[in-house]
Amino acid sequence: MINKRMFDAVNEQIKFELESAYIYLSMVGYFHASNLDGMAHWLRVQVHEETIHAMKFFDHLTSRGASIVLLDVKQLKTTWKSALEPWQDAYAHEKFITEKIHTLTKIAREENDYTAEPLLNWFLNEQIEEENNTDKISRQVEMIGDSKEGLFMLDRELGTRIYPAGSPFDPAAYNLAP
Ligand code: OFO
Repeated sequence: MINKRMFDAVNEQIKFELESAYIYLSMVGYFHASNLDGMAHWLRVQVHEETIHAMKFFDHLTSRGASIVLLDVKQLKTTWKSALEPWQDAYAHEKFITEKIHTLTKIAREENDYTAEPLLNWFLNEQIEEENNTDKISRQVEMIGDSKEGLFMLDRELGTRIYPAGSPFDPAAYNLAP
């Protein structure tokens, strides 16, 4: 069984992860509308990842006998002014999530919740990758500046990100021929 303080923190983290999925899905819409379908694709794969993050915390709580209380998910932002802005926001958002994982880890230590450690260690490592990816893309878009050619080349490259096998976010999973 998980204690109340730890439960509340993990339960809230489910919300933060779903908010990550929600803001990245908004960015997918923005990039499709901006004809940058590769960037939209990259973020759509990210929506898959964020949903999995939420489910990892969800399953952690259910497997410890807790009863989940889903909290309201906020739409954080819906529109951006340039191709750069969403990537800067994504990097800032990942840094915010890293802080949340650090806080969770701190609470787990204070509450002697050793059972949560493997999960939190996974997330501590995952956040290195999450920050690195969004920071790198953000700096690449910045480097490109006003070059349309450069932007289209990067867009192509980001469009090659692979969906995890069986992802329901892959259009191939639901655009089935009649
Ligand atoms: Fe982007 O790592 Fe979860 O939120």
